[in-house]
Amino acid sequence: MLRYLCALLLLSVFSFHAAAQEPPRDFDDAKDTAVDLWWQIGPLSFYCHCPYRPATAEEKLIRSGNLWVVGSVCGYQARDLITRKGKPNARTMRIEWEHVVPADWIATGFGCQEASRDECRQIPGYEEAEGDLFNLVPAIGELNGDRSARPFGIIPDEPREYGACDFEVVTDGVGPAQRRGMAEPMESIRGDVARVWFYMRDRYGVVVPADMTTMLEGWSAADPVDDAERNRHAVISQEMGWRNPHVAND
Ligand SMILES: [Ca+2]
Ligand SMILES: [Ca+2]
Repeated sequence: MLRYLCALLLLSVFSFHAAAQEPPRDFDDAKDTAVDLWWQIGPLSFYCHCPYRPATAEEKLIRSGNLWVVGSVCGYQARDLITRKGKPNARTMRIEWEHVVPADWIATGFGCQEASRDECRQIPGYEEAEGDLFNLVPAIGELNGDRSARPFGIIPDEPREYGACDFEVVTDGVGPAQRRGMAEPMESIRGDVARVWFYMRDRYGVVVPADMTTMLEGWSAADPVDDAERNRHAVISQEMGWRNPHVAND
């Protein structure tokens, strides 16, 4: 009897472990998992390195998220403190889950870039790609919104709009509003960003233009994998069940 119980216990522990290692089904599923993983990785926003913590009940009342950004600690200042409707801009206070490779670009790997998001989600594999944890980072909501689906690039003259946070966005150019212009991340995360793009290209067929590839290769060389990125990769790859070969190829 005891042996049977032990076997049952082992089996249930094993099943739980196996279930915990399944990659997210979709973006909603991924967001819940990402919150847990990033407590282990270190609760810092990706673009500004701002600490964040669980929101208090009072804070939750003035925003619609669960993670509160302590912007003053890292020198982040909001570009727009007040919304167009004259209310406090909740996106300056909360963490959102940002796709390093935006959903619009993931769509290129599934041939649905001209279709609606709902249509893309009908294509097998698209939702898993949208919920891939290697591609998700915590970002201050305002930056997530301003970056939208813009590619990364180098913007002349550092036109800072977020206090001391070294992140710039320009919105002029051609194409759909959410893809126009570009965003420039700080130097110390450019390699991290590049290795996520390469991963999404190789795994899901995301189309990366030749000139962007050249730029990202330069970023990856100038900002090689360091301990922080290795640690983040270890936590995420354990959850996903596979690795990003551009970060760890052993
Ligand atoms: Ca910059
Ligand atoms: Ca780096």
